[in-house]
Amino acid sequence: MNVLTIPSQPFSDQRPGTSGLRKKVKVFQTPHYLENFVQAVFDTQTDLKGGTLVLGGDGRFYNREAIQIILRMAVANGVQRILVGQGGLLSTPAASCVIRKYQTDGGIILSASHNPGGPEEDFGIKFNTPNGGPAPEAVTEAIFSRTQTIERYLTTDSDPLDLDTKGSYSIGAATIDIIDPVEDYAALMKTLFDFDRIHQLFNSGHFSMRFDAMHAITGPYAKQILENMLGAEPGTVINGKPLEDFGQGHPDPNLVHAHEVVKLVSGPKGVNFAAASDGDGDRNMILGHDFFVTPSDSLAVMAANAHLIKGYADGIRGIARSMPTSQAADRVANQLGLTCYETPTGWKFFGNLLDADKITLCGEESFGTGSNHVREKDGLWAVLFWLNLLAVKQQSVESIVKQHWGDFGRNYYTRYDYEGIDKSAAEGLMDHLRNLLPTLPENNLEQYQVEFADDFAYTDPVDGSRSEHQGIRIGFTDGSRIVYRLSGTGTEGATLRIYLEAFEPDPSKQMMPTADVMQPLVSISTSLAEIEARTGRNRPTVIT
Ligand code: VG1
Ligand code: CO
Repeated sequence: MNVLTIPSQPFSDQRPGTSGLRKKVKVFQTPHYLENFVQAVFDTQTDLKGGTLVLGGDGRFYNREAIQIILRMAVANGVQRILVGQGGLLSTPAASCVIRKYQTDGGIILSASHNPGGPEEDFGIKFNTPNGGPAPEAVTEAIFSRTQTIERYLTTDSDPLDLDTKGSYSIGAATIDIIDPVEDYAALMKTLFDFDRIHQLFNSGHFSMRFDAMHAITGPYAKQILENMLGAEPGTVINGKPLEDFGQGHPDPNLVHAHEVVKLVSGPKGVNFAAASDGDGDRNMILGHDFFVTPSDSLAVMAANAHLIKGYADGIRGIARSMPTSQAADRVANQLGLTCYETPTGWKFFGNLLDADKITLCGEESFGTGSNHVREKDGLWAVLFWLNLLAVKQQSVESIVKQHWGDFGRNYYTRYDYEGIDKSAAEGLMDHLRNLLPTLPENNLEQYQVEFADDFAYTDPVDGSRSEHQGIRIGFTDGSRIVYRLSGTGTEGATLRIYLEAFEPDPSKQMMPTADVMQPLVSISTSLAEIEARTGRNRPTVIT
C-alpha cells in the first residue's frame, strides 16, 4: 500500500449548515469535493492521527463509494483504528452511541437526514466529536476555514474493502473493524427501558403498533428491537428495508410524508400506536389511535413522566428545547423546579448542556427528541420511551396527552415551510422583519399585544460561546409566539420557516382544531412578513 498526495484546490461552498455539509449528490461527485472536506477534518481534528474513528451512514445513494474514499483517506492520514457499520450503515444515534462507548476520537456520519436520496438528490457529511455529538460551531468553522486553503489531500492506492462481512481487517498500519450496526445501540436501549414490561404489552392481545422506517436506516434497528427483542408481531415494521433512494420517497416522518403509517393508525381498524423515523434515524413521529402528538408536546410529556421510566427513575436535571419549539416543556420544567434552556436550532447546541449535566432531556419541534444517553436526537429511543410509558400507564396516547394539557395547559402549534424560494428574496424578507423589530414591542397586532420582539442570540452557559441571528422571535403577552427563520439544511434556494404557537390554559378550549386556533396568527405572520409580495407564494409548501 502506498500513501498518495493528491494536489487539490478549495471549493468556496463547504461551510456546514444546521447539521453538517449537505449538497446534491452531483456536487459531492465533483472530483476532490468530498476529499477536500474530509481532509479538512483530518487536518483540524489532529487527535484522529493515531486514534480511533467511527464511520457510517444512512445508506443513501453514494454512501458506499463515500465510505471507501474516506477509509482510504483515514488510513493515509494515520488513523489507527476505524469502526465501520456493516454495509457502511450506522444510524445517526447509533453512531453517537458507538463513538461514546468505545471512547473514540470522533466519527464521520454520512447523511442528508430527511432529504430525499438518489443520483439527483441529496448527500451529506458531518463530523461528530468524541462526546458523540455534532461538532460545535467553533469546530465546524475551523473545518470550513481549512477547506478554504486546502492544497492537497492524502489517500492510498489500496483496494476497496468488503463492507458486508463483519470482522477485522488491516490496511497498512490501520485496523478496520466492520461491526454490527445494531448491537451496541440495542444494548444501550435495554439499559434505559423496561423491556419485560413492553414485551408484556405486546403480548397482552389488546395492543398493536406499526413503525414506518420509510425505507431508511431504522428498518434493521426497529426489526431487531421491536419484533425480535420485544415480541411485537412480525409486520410491525413497515418499509423496513433500507433503499438507496428511500423508495423514491421523502424520508421525513411527518403527517404529510409518512401518510402510509398515518392511515394504519386511523379509523375503526387502526392500531393503538404508530411511529415513523427519518433517513438517518434521529427523528420520530408519535401517533396514537386517530391522534397526532406534536413533537413539542412529546418532549413535555416525556419530561413530566420521566420518573416512570427505568433509565430516568431518579428524575431529570433540566430540559432544553430549540428556540422555535413550543414552550410546553417550559411549563413542565417550571412545575418541577428545573431550568428549561432555550437554544438555537440544531442538536449541536445541546451537547455542552448534556456534557455538563445541566439537562437530561432535550428536543426540537422538527420531530427530534433525545436525552443524555447519546449526543444526537434519537428516533427509536423516543418510540421506546412512549412504549414504556404506555406499558406503565395502561392508558392510550390520546388520554395521556389530554391529561397533560389539563395539568399544564395546551400549546397549540403549527409550522409553515416555504421551500425553494429565491435566496435573495428570503434574505430581504428577514432583513425587513429585522428592521421592523424596534417598532413592535408594546404594539398590538390585531388582538395580540407584543411583549417582546428580537433577533434571537444565544450565549452558551457552559463555554460562553455566542451565536447570533438565530431567528426572529415575536412573543405576545398571552404566551403566543411567532418565529421566523431560514433553514440551514436545504440544498436548493432558500426555505423560510414560520413557527406559530398559541397557549390555551382552559381545558374546555383545548380540543379545537389546530388550524382554526392558529388562523389569526397565520394571517398576522404572513402579512407582517409580506410573504406573497416578497416570495410570490400564497401558500406554504408543507404545513406540519
Ligand atoms: C432542520 C430542523 C432542525 C434540525 C435539523 C437537522 O434544520 O429544523 O430542528 O436540527 O433540520 O435535522 P433547518 O435548518 O433546515 O431548519 V436532521 O434529522 O436533518 O439531522
Ligand atoms: Co435526521
